[in-house]
Amino acid sequence: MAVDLLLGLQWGDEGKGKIVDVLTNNYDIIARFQGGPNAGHTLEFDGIKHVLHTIPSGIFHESAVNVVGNGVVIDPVIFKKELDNLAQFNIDFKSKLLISRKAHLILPTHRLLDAASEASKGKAKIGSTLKGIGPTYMDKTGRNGMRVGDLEMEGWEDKYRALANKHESMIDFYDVELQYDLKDLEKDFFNAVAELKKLTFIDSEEYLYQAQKSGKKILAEGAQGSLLDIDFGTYPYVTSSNTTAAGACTGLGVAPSQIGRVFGIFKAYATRVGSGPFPTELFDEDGETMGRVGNEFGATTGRPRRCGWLDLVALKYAVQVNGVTDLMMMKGDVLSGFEKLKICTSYNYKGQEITHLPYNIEAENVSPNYIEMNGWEADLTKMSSPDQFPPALNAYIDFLEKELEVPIKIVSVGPDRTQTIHR
Ligand code: 2SA
Ligand code: MG
Repeated sequence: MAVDLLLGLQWGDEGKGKIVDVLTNNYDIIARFQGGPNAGHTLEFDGIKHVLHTIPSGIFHESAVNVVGNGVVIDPVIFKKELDNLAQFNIDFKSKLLISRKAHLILPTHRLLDAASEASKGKAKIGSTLKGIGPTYMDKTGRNGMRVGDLEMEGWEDKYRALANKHESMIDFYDVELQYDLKDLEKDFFNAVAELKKLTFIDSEEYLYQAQKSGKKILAEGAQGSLLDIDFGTYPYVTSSNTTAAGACTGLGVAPSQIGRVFGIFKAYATRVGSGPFPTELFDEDGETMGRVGNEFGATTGRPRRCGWLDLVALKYAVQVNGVTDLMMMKGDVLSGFEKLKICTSYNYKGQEITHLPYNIEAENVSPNYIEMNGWEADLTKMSSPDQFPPALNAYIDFLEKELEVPIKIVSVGPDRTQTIHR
């Protein structure tokens, strides 16, 4: 039985949480494979809006098992808050939420190091969510990290202390103003670890292997987006994990030969939160309208997201790197009312027109070339079938399918579970 993947194709916030929730009926297991509490996955149903950070988006379905894979980094404090928020929903966390022993832990000092690193960069800051993601992955690849499985061993507190002490001297090294009370932060951390230890820790690669063998259907849930990938994103303005398809193999221990469908999610326009290049960014009324109508605010930090036209050059690149088999277009409803819509189909790059994503897409190197399409007036949010789509929306979709050479299978017309149209 193959493992299907669901990934964001832009800079995150494409609507992965919503679609995972919609697709969970077709799967037995939902598994997160990278990122951590920097992610904000928003789900809406029965009039309630939920934001998940580390817990996979299948958690509200009674039948699905949710796995936090080895590639994820976990902050026990935020994890506990997520569990507390879900307390009213009677979810059996012991059996429905399984955590890889090999997942790394975010310590309070990782968060402080993140803050110190960003402060030291001044204007060149990454625009991190400050959840300690970068420093935790640095400790992972530097072979210094603490993992969930360590919590089951004698003397893990000593290991913690040694690492936290080292971090403190590193914070001093940054020589920036940082107010904190580590004792206080540690109190929360140790409390939260005690909660975390009540959950079920597993060898997730073995669990997923056996599940697959016995015919269980698995969906791997990505976080952030392809253009934030540590290797293929707009480095250094990226996150610290592989957000692309290959990350699901290393982040879950699933073999490449076992990957089935690759669902790629994109917004009908583009957004980015944090620093870094964004060739189609708008600074005018159109961008302001997208942000307002699309409610484009960070689901973790509340920061306003930057908005712009759809960038087909970048989208093609993401489809290619991930081997996307099925596309899903989100938030088409936000574009209702625009008289004209633009799509970036090539870049001017150092005096030449190019259609691939170059090494450097900073504004001084790249300017976008657009085609213009007719907009539509109709409110899409009440629609339930593609037959109801206005001709201009169909033209927009057809153009993208032709350019990307992948079918658009789902068109989302609003945040609610029910506002999902299959084609
Ligand atoms: P980090 O926190 O160190 O991984 O940040 C590095 C860059 O990655 C971006 N990033 C994100 N971009 C979009 N959405 C994310 N999740 C939240 C959301 C973000 C929020 O769902 O809205 O609430 O602000 C996410 N997580 C990381 C980040 O902005 C940096 O550019
Ligand atoms: Mg998000």
